[in-house]
Formats: sequence, structure tokens, C-alpha cells
Amino acid sequence: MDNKNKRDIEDKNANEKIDQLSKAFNEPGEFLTNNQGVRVSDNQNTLKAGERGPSLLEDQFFREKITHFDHERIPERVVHARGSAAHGYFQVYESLADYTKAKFLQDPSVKTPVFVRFSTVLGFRGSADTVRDVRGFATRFYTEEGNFDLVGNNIPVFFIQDAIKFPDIIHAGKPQPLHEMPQASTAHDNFWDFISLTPESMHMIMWVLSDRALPRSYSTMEGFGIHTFRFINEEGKSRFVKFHWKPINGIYSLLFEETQIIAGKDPDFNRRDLWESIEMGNYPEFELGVQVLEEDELEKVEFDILDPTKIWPEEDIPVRKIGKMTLNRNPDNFFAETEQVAFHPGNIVSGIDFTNDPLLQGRLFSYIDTQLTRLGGPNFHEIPINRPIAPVHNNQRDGFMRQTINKGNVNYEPNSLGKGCPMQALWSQGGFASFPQKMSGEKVRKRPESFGDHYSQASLFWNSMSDAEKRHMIKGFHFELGKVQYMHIREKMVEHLNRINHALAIAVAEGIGVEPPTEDRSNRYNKSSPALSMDNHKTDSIKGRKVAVLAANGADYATIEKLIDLLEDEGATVKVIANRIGMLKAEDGQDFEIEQSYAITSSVLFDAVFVAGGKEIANQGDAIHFVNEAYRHCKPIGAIGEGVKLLQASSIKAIKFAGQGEGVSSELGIITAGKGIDIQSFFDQFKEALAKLRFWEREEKDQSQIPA
Ligand code: HDE
Repeated sequence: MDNKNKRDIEDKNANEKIDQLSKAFNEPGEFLTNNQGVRVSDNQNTLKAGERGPSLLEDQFFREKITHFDHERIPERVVHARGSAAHGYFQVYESLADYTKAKFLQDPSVKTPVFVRFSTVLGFRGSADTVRDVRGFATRFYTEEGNFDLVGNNIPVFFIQDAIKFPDIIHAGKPQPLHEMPQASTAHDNFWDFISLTPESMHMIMWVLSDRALPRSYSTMEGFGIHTFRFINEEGKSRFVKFHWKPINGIYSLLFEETQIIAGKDPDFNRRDLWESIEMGNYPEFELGVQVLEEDELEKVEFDILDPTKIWPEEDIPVRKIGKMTLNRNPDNFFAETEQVAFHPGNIVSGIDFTNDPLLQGRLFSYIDTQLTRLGGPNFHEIPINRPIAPVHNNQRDGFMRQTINKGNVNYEPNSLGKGCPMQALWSQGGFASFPQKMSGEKVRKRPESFGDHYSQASLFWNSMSDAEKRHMIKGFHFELGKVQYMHIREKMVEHLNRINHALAIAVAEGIGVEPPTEDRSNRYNKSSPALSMDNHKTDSIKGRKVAVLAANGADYATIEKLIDLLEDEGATVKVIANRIGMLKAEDGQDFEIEQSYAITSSVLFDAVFVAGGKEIANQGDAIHFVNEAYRHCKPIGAIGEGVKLLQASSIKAIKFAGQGEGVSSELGIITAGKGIDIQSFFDQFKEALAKLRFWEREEKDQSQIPA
């Protein structure tokens, strides 16, 4: 079916829906009731003593409605307050019985339901999606043997090594307590004061200052379990494991400047993308990967496997892809599901176990504790989104908001009156048993020496970045540290950076008014790990890409339609934009519809621009700004015929545009053609550029983008 037909069918379906709704409106279906099921006859007026008299306390409908409203808000999460979620399923590729007895990792035909919540960390619940921050990537597997929550992030390491420091790092990063500024940003004194005094944060800081902290969409970022866990097989053999989520769609980020503009143009940018992708059937997909280490192979890893500020480089210990997760259903109700979901790293199933990572150990306490305040009592596991699909039988009873109506008279164990039920399960019956790790040691408050090198993996990260990624990090530091008021904090940070990489320290110092260091104080750790650069995780697909088509009266609509068909067939979306919403007249006289105007959109919301022309377009300031901005952000730009005139009127310099009868010209991701050329060849080149997505070479030409 071609796209035109598809669109016609969509229109028809939409019209039918509207018909149904208006019918339902005229023929009453459900009556409005109060919470006791009593039908309400007037939902517009309170009960009063006379039309102009005082309201009566007796009005049970009013009191019930307002009381409920008064208590609609629950405390937002103290961290990860801003989030969006989706349902889906997970399937393992082949049985992992050798490694783990976890049942959901045995049979490739089993689809395990999942619920995934993506989030930012520091911003309040209503903050913008695209801020520079770590992203939460929390997955619940509703397995036959109970819930397994992999509560991870999109960065594989963390700021601190010990859980006791968590309240401090979070206090430092959140808005300052004096005036509650800035919102959802670490660019302030308190954060950098804390970091400058916390060398163990340096590796994480490199990630947070990289483009990894600015994901283009939730479906194009990685996820990591961070801590080392254990896999235990049926025989009780334990191996160490790190979990990874690898997006099928590749890893892509936004530019910092784009994220800042998007935060105003569309604060729900990532949330909207997730929602719309699922509605359109462009389901986000991630492969679950594991790095597995035998107990006697610890020398393969340079650092302590219990240290959450270190990765296991993928080149040393490859990531084995063990299964795929597909997110294919949006939640029915944001509050009931996304807001009330209560993840907990302690939710694991038999066949998976913890290690002594001191950050993980602290988390195992925190997550249940926080729900008591956030969800109001100990029965939050009974909220539908938190209920396992595995049956629950135990002797826990009562408490606020208890839903389960336990039957029978026995609520203790051991018992004979209930025939001993519910019974404990043996390992062979699926019972969870902790790995019997040998323990010894003095009771101390100490960090092991093996946690002591805070700079080598920070250097590893820097060494692994492409030139463009390095440039972006330096600009990130200029912003973050440039906003710090205290010179001694900026200087201290430059000292740390000088231990990571001398050139980095100089480049950062030069942008923030700090004397650049003269002596290289790094330990010259020169390894790199190609897997760390996002440039090595691109795909050829254009699935999910968003293209803006700019048009004005007199545009060549036949070409626009062809382009839409071609791109939509491969999973991209196209929006036609002009200076006003409504109808325009095409070159051939037919009317065509404009869905978005410059007033409501912006180039930062798209991955590429195609200028379809129309005579007046080269005189429209908004259109000129649109392509200038797309050019600055290194995005593909295509233009044919009169569209080329808009590029000529813009500030895109040093590019040779194709003129009439000159075929297709392509330079730095700008693809142009005169009229009457081989349209297919134009489209092929535009599509290739759209897959490539960014032409960083443009930044190299733009002197303002290069650090001095
Ligand atoms: Fe969390 N974290 N965290 N965290 N975390 C919470 O639990 C905490 C840490 C992560 O979408 C809270 O239900 C401590 C690392 C995600 O609902 C809270 C420590 C990682 C989410 C909490 C950490 C995470 C949370 C707040 C240091 C990556 C959102 C609300 C020991 C591996 C889950 C809640 C969702 C949420 C505590 C560190 C990931 C307060 C004490 C490391 C993705 O319990």
C-alpha cells in the first residue's frame, strides 16, 4: 500500500472515531457517579441555601470531589522525578542455562512482559527532557518467577563509590537550597564545589560532560546495570556479570545548544518521541548484553570489579547479546503506571545475585524505604503496575491501603492449621538462595586501596572520543564551569582535568578565565576503547528520523509527495512547514495542506531539512533562520530548484549549489539540484545524508565553534 492510501485510511479511521464520539455524546452510556456509585445529577453547582446563598456543608458530592482533588499529588521521586515509560516484552535468543537458572533466560519462545521507565535525574517532575543529565533506564521484567528490576542508567559508571555519599552528591546537584536555582542543571557552584573535592567522580564527570548526557531519543541511548552482579546456574556455579542495553537504532545524541533550545520549544521532546514512535509502530528495540567474568578471571579486569566508577572495556571482555526487548505499548494512564511504578534493585529472581559493591549494597536499602513516603505505606506492591505476574502467597497482612482480601484464619508460619502453607521453596523448586560467598574481615569504615585510581578510566574515556566529541566536551565544560562563581572551584576542576589529559585541561582553562596549567600531571594512561565513542555505533537506517519540508506558495508538491512516500516507507516521519498553518497552492495549482508553521516548530526538533521551494520562500526570514540553524547543527539539508534560492539567501557559505540543469551537487551534507534532474539520484543522496545525520566537518569550518 502506498503512503497516500495509508494516509487516506488514517483520515477515514479518524473520521469514524469522531462520529462514534459524537454519537456517544448524544446517547448516554456511562452515568457520572460519586465514589460510592451514586449517580450525580448536577456536577456544575454546589448545594446552596438559595440561589445566591452560602454553600451547604452537607453537599457530599462537592466534599468528596474536592477532598480527592486536594490529595491528587504525591511526593515526586527525590531523584529521577521526570520520566516516561512504556510496556513491551523481552525474549532471550538462546537458553542461558549454562550461566543462570533464571527461568526467563531459558526459552527463546517465551515473551516476558516488561515495563521500562526512562528519566532524568536532577530535574523536578515538570522539568524539560533535554537537559544535560544522566538518564535513568529502569526495566522491570515480569517473569514467571517474580519481578526482576534492572534499575540502570545510560552511563555505565557512577559519581561515587559508597552509598553513604549519595545524599551529598544529590544535594549538591539539585537546585541550591537558598533560592531553588538552577532547575535541572549542574551548572552551579554547589555541584562543582562537591565534584572538585571528590576525585572518585572524575570518570563519571567525563561521561556527563560528553554528548552521552544529551540523548536524541530514549530509543537511541545505551543502558547499563552499572554494578557487577552474579549469574548463578542450576549447579550453584557463580560468575560475575555486567548488564548492557544496546539500542538497535544506534546511539545518537543532540548538540548542547540544540538541547537548550528544545527545552523551550518542546520540553517534552524525548517523552513525545517515545510516545509517538510507539503509536506509529516504530517500536524502540534494545538488545540485552552481558559481560561475563569467571570467578578465577579477575585479572582480566584492571580495576576492582566492586568499584562502580569503573567499566570493563568491551574490547577486553566482549558484550554477548543474549536477547531483545521491544517496547510496543504506551501506558494507559501516566499516574497509575509511570508515576506509581516502584522499582527496586533488590527485586531479583533466583539465578541472579548481588555482589558487595558498596553502592549497590546501599541501594538495596533505599528503594523500598523511599516508596513508604512516596506511595504512602507498605502495600505499594499491590498497585497494578507493581504486581508480579507470579502469584504472591505470604503472611504479610494489613497496613495502609491493603487491597488483598486474605482468606482463612492462618497468618503465621510454621503452622499445621493451614497445612503448612505457604511453604518455603527449595533451590530446585525455584526458591531464591543467596550465593554462599565466604566472608571475613574486621568491622571497618574504609575504602579498599583497589578503589584508589580515579583518573585512568577518565583518561580512557577522553582518549576514545572522536574529534567532534572532544570538541563538544570542551564546550560543555566551558558552559558548566563558566557558570561557577568561585574561581577556586574552577581552578580545582582544571587541576583534576590536568590529571586526566593535559590538552583537555588547557582547552577548558582557556574558556573559563583560568590560568592554563603548564605541567602535564596526567599519568599518561594512553589506552582507548573504541566502543566508548558514539561515532562507532551508527546505523544505516533512517527509521525514526524526522524531516522538515519547508514550502511556500508555488512549491513543487509532486516532489514533496514523492519524498514523503520514500522516507515514510523506511520509518522516517515528515512534516511540511510554511509560514502559516492551512492550505497552500502548489506550482500546478492544486491545494496542499500545511500542518505546522514556523511559529510552532523549529529546526532543532528535526534531523534534516528539505526545501521544497515556492517563489517567496527565499524572502521569508523564518525559513532562512530555519536552514541557518540546521546548518549550524550540522544536519543534512536538501533543496531543489527554487529551494536552492533559499540556501543562497541564508548564511551557508563556501558550498557549491547546483544550478539549473547541473545534476545533483552534494557537499558537507548539503544536497542541491536544479529542476528537471534525476530525482531518484537526488533522493538517494538525501537519504544517505539523513542516515549519516551529522556533518561535523562544518564545525571545523566554523571558527566560533573551535576552542581557542
Ligand atoms: Fe537510584 N534511586 N539511587 N540509582 N535510581 C531512586 O528510588 C539511590 C543509583 C536509578 O524510574 C529512588 O523509587 C541511592 C545508581 C533509577 O522509578 C531512590 C543510590 C543507579 C531510578 C534511589 C542510588 C540508579 C532511581 C528515588 C546510591 C544506576 C528511577 C525514587 C547508593 C545503576 C527509577 C525511587 C524509576 C531512583 C536511591 C544510585 C538508578 C531514592 C541511595 C548507581 C533509574 O530510592
